[in-house]
Amino acid sequence: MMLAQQFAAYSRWRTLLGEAIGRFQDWLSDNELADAQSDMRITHLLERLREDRLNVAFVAEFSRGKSELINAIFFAEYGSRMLPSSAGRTTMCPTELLYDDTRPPRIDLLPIETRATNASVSEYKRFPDEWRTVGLEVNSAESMQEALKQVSETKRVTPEEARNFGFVVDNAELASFQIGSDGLVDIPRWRHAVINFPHPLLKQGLVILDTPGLNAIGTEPELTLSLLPNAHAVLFILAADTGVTQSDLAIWKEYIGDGGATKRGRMVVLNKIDSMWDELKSPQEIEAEIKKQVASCATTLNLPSRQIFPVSAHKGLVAKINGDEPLLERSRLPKLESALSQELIPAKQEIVRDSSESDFTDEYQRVRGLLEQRLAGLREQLNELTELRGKNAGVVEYMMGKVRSEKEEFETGLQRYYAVRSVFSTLTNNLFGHLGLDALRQLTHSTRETMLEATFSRALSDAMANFFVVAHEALNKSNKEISEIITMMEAVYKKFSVEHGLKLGSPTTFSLLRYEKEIDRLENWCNTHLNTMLSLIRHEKKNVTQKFFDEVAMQVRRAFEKANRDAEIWLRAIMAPMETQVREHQIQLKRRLESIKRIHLATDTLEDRILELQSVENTLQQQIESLGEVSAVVRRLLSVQIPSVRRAA
Ligand SMILES: Nc1nc2c(ncn2[C@@H]2O[C@H](COP(=O)(O)OP(=O)(O)OP(=O)(O)O)[C@@H](O)[C@H]2O)c(=O)[nH]1
Ligand SMILES: [Mg+2]
Repeated sequence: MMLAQQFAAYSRWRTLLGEAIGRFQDWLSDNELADAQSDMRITHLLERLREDRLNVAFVAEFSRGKSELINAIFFAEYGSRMLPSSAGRTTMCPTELLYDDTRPPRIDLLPIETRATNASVSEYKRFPDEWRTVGLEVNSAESMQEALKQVSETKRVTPEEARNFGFVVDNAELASFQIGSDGLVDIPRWRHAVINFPHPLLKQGLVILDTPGLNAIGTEPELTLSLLPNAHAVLFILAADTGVTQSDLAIWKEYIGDGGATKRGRMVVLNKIDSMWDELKSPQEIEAEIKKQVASCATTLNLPSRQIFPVSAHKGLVAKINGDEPLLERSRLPKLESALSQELIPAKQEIVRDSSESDFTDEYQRVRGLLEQRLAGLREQLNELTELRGKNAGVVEYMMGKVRSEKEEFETGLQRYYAVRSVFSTLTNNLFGHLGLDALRQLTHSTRETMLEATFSRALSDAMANFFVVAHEALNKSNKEISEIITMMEAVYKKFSVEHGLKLGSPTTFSLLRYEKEIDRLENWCNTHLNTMLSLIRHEKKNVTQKFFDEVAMQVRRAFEKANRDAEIWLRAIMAPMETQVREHQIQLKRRLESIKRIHLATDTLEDRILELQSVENTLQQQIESLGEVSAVVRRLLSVQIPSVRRAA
């Protein structure tokens, strides 16, 4: 199956899952079993499903054929070359292709001058008026091409300006921006481009990132810090006519890293194999040559050969446009596409499945527990009443006393529950004392002071290192609070289950591991980039400090923000079942006492009351059954595996 079909299958699955969860939500509200919190949680889950995006990034040195490959894989059905692709540098800035249906089709371009301000691209995304907008006429391929050409626009500036924007000028070793005879340098006109285009795959949530093939230094740190690590697949492209050059290797190390390709969704493409199609050679000879080159790339990149995909993007595009099957086969593009979908779709589905599953299961268990508790309470009450049949007033009175004392006992138990709540809120406060953004703000502030005052590089490195030590400490301490909360809640859940028959199961667990890993990653980046910058004289210390805060500290803050959100959701999830069931149990005890009282006072006859309760019992049983049915649909969908072809040999 081709990428487009598999992706469509995945989108269909996601839609069905969303619908099934939506029906579950409706069912809860129809049955008056929803509360504000669970409603919010499910709504949030549905939003996540709708906004779910699949990011695929293309990375390589310039002219390896990234843009051509994107054209061939995704845009061939438009009958022409959509993204500009030509010899020399073409794509001049990172270009995102996506579709957001709240905006018209258009290109948004962020001027390169914004680099001088040091604010990151994602920050600029919040200020639409900083971007230049170009409308897209999606029905005309020519006008689309014309508009897309803007992505490759350049401008001539003084070397001074170019350096100010972070470009490394006139360095032969880096093949970087050269000063022309007029004393000026050609630099990209735009810093970032977002193409909003209603392509069927983009409509379903695919986001393609085309990157310019400039060498590592001078590109946006954001690329390495967030765009590429967050991509679900990164394709690294080499060209058969150049082999693996020094700058290819530099980019490979910078963006994908050693061992990076063994991570899911990291693939290497050897493009332009048509340069080896020599009419004077037999197909077998050509095949052997391609194999040889794949093997040599594999050795250089330290990867198994099967992870390198030889293709001809150009011939693949031509073949698709002309409907030339044999040529398409020969371009080997289909093999790459099937491997890509093989990598991409299951991995993506797993992420979505995991996150939906835990939210849904929590909700399901909460409601299921509640209904079962209601049923158990009701049966107990029915038993009591049935036993009263034919008994005299004395027995009824005795019964009443029994329920009353049970109620009192539970109310004493409630004292414990209130105590637990107060400990819980103390622990929660402790947790946010470490994890909260106030502490991080302080750390950021004091680090900034230290760095601005520092006169030696050493002091700058130390301040950055200290920042990470403290950030790690905050996470460690938070983790300790979290385990304490879990331990306490486990004990309380157990106590209330054993002593009062509440159906609580075991509390949801939580950990900050992924955020620790994220901080590790940022620290590594800091060590390899900012610390090396410090050893180069041409970078001012002010510059390093600025970069640290604009790029690194900002990502750390984002990680903490996410961790805080997750922690809040978890705290609600761990407390909510307890709250619901305690409330429910209280109501039940009151009802039981009420109903015996009325029989005692002869305002209700026993038989009428028993009949009434039996009908409530029936309704409850039906509810449990129908809950089972609505949730079975969701669970079935959660267990579906998007069908996929066997890995291309
Ligand atoms: N022979 C051959 N040429 C190709 C192939 N793919 C791309 N090219 C050519 O290589 C040149 C560069 O292709 P682009 O798609 O612009 O490469 P890129 O990696 O996007 O380059 P930048 O945008 O400059 O970073 C163009 O002239 C393409 O026509 C291929 O499979 N075979
Ligand atoms: Mg390009």
